[in-house]
Amino acid sequence: MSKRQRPVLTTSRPLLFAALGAALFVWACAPVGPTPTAELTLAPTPTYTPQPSMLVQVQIVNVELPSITVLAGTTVTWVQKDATPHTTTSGSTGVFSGKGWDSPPLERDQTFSHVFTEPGLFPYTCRIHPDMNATVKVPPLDCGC
Ligand SMILES: [Cu+2]
Repeated sequence: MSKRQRPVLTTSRPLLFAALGAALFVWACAPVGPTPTAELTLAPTPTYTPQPSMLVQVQIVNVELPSITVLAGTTVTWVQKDATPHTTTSGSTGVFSGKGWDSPPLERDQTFSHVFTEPGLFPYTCRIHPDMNATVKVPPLDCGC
């Protein structure tokens, strides 16, 4: 049994590497994937419209109630910061109007909230101190103010 001889490689090594390098170069430079047929269109940039805060926090300090203007739908939270108790009560000169809101006496750091759903002018007072009077103004939606 004769051993079959392997063919002798006659190509020189530098030539072999040059051919291999050329093949790799052609392969690497070949276009990959389909050629784009349509231009890329970007989605429109979304616009951001700031929304007014629907939560407003005010403080009762120095035996004064703050007068404020808020949009309809705003929740107003009073934070009582005085040493002496106060109420926030719809009405005037220490008298509850009979409608709206009427907090219990608030000690320091206690809070009370009320939602203003309708436009209007809402005077309010403190039942403990009739001289404490202020107003919450809720302008109509179409006033542009
Ligand atoms: Cu008071």
